[in-house]
Amino acid sequence: QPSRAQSVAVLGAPFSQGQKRRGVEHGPKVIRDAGLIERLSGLDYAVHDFGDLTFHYPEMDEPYMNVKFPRTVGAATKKLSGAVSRAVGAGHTLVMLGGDHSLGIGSVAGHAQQCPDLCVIWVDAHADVNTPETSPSGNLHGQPVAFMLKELRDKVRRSQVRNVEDDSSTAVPSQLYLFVHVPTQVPDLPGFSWVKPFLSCRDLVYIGLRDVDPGEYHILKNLGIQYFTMRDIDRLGIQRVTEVALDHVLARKQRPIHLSFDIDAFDPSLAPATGTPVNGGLTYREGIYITEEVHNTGLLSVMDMVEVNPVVGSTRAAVEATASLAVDVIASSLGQTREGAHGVIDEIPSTK
Ligand code: Z70
Ligand code: MN
Ligand code: MN
Ligand code: MN
Repeated sequence: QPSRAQSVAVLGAPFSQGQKRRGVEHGPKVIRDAGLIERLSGLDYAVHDFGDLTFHYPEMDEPYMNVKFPRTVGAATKKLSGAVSRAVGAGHTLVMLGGDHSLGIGSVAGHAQQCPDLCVIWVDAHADVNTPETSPSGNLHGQPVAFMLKELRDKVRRSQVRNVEDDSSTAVPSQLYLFVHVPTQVPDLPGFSWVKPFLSCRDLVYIGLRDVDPGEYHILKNLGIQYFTMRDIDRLGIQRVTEVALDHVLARKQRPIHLSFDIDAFDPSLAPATGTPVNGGLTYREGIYITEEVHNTGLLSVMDMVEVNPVVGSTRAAVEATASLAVDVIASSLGQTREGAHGVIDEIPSTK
């Protein structure tokens, strides 16, 4: 039985400028209204609700290249990173409630300040690894992972230099390759000077992918990032996928886990209240199996629950179902089990 941290902190980040639909800033409220704090208290944690962050919005925030609201997202994620770092430093296991997934930059960066050897499990329909130049939408919630990865900030990637050198028809001296334009590198963006890439791609794994853009596919393949699509789950089953995914990030070394859970990983029939639903998502049981296994490692340190958008849900019941699912995922990540409260088996529990 993994030991359980005594203290869970909950931090809301009501923020939506990483994408175009309004409403996802109400995610923290609907997830709390679905009973999150009570559920975590029922798991015998001391729960510290840190409330919601307040964000400051620059008056002017012109797009940079195609990227929308760079200064706004840069400032919000910087603020979040500080709050996450302090909470982890104080010894809490932290649950961050979004808000859109651009917040992942701040959440993972703040976690990494305290735990430089962390690994990231990104459960999502999307890879969120576009760079400002590969992004088809310009939305920063489709780009957070790119800002974390060391391999996307190298001035020129070795593989690309080699490709040019191998081409004997190219008679350009090799030092000039440093200036070759590489769209899969992350440029300096206004608002993001505080972010230094901190994650190696071998410390990252995805589960649930089914909507990957061409530039993202190029990055996933070129960097050799481990990912499991919904097709992989169809082929291998959720047990095998979860086992290999956890093994990928933990086998070399036991280390703190950052679980970044986008509610759109679930099938839209289960999680309709989200901005970018994609058919063919996780079943309830697949999603909960992943989080049960994450809990069983005993290594969960920070988790994000993002992209719950009550304005998108067509009915109140649809919104409540999505928020209630988010609470189930969080509770399961923190030790709620389907076999019941395990622990004392040598005495009959009292009913009072
Ligand atoms: C697309 C983009 C995305 C979440 C949508 C979509 C990204 N790849 N992420 N919903 N959570 O705009 O880059
Ligand atoms: Mn996402
Ligand atoms: Mn997504
Ligand atoms: Mn347990």
